[in-house]
Amino acid sequence: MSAYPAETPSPTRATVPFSVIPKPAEVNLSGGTFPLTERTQVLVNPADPELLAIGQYLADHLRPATGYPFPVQAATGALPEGSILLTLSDSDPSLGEEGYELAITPNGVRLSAPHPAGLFWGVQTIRQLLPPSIESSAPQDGPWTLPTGSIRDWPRFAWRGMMLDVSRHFFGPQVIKHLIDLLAYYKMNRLHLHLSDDQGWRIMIHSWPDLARIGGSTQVGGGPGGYYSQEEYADIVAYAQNRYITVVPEIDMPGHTNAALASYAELNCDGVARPLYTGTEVGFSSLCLDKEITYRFVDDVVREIAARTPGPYFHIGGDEAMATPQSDYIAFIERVQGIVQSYGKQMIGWEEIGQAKLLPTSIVQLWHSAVAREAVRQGARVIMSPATRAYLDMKYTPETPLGLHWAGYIEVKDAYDWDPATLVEGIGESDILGVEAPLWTETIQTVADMEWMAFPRLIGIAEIGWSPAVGRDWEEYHLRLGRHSPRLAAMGVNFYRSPQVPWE
Ligand code: TNX
Repeated sequence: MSAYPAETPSPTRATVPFSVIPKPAEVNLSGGTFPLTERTQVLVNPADPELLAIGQYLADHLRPATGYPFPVQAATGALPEGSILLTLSDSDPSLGEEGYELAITPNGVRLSAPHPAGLFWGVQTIRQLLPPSIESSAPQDGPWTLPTGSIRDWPRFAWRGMMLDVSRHFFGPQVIKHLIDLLAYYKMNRLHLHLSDDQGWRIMIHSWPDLARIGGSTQVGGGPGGYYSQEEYADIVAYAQNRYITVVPEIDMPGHTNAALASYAELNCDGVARPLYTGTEVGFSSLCLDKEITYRFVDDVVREIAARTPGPYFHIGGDEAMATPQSDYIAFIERVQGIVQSYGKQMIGWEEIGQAKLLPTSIVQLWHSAVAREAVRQGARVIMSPATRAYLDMKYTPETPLGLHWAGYIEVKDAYDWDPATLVEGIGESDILGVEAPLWTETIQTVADMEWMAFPRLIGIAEIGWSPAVGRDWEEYHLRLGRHSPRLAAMGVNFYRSPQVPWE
């Protein structure tokens, strides 16, 4: 199906040499092929367990569809005919923390990078250069060829993320791991988990166990809810870490706290526990900011979660504190910032925290206004999540059965066709840490719903975060995207077949 009126000139498939997303920074194809065969080996330096793990990950992803063994072997200097070599190399430090270089000849593949993360992202490129059926979990017919040539590639932004709201509707560890695999495929490196809100508290805190037991017992619509044990959370974090993805935990405060206020009466100013809440209104709850116990609560929660979080970030929410007077709000954020810092983490908050006095290491997440500029003025950096472009819970069109539309309708083109550095006056490239696409789940109940709202818009956000601004263009992108339908289908992803995209 093509969305093009016949008279619209547009690039054709023939002019898109390959369909890698995000588009690599530099590509030179030479017109030949390298075939995978039953003799192809994956070679790594076996003394480095991290490289061995990346080699195994590549082999694990090539075996099911091809049926070939892909042994992971010790690299011994010269590249033996017909193999894939993964190697660390500091000969091109300009590739940075996450960049890589891929050289493919008819005789072999050499993937090199200054750091392991670059090799891992290069492996995703190799997967995407192969035919879509490589993603199948059952044997398929080849031929399994890679195009010859060279790719030098590195990300534009350090932060390329997705947020999932597991509070409004709870999603268990298996779903989160599946999502992590999909993020990795598109070179996204942050998963922000919105772990608490009015409707649910989703992680066990041993010093305050009723947060999870009571606060986690329901969700929007009154279903059973759920929560992660600390072991489950740590397991998710480790799974992500093995895929070069940093988990960012969020505990939203001082508003969006009804689940906590329902769990412990003493967190309320009047000492009376609130009833559990399963609706979708926002802005009605607040921690009691005059009570010392509130700060003991915050300290305990931050300490327990920080201890299970190797990544450097802790997100404190801070949005829509409509039930908190502004001066109290500011004092609260500043005090919480000190608590987060005392546990060795960098504080992140939604744009509203820009009203408080921020440490230069603190990070602000823009969502719908220019108040983030206040944070930029103080030297803080910005994660761009503009609701009108990056919110995966917005409907695609008025006909979309799921989602909200307070920020507008976001078709696939709207989600792709914008630039973080030119969207908000006063917030430029050097102020921006990167991009993140939030999926709020008031209306999202199943994995199929989640995938359908995220895909394919999330793929566009991934490209915005990774690919150079120059050369990024919807007309070309949407053809590459169209070629991802068999890949997404092979990975079992339920995605929105937008009429804007010429799906294969
Ligand atoms: C606003 S975005 C919220 C969330 C809602 C979302 C729905 C933000 C920081 N707060 O509480 O879930 O809108 O789109």
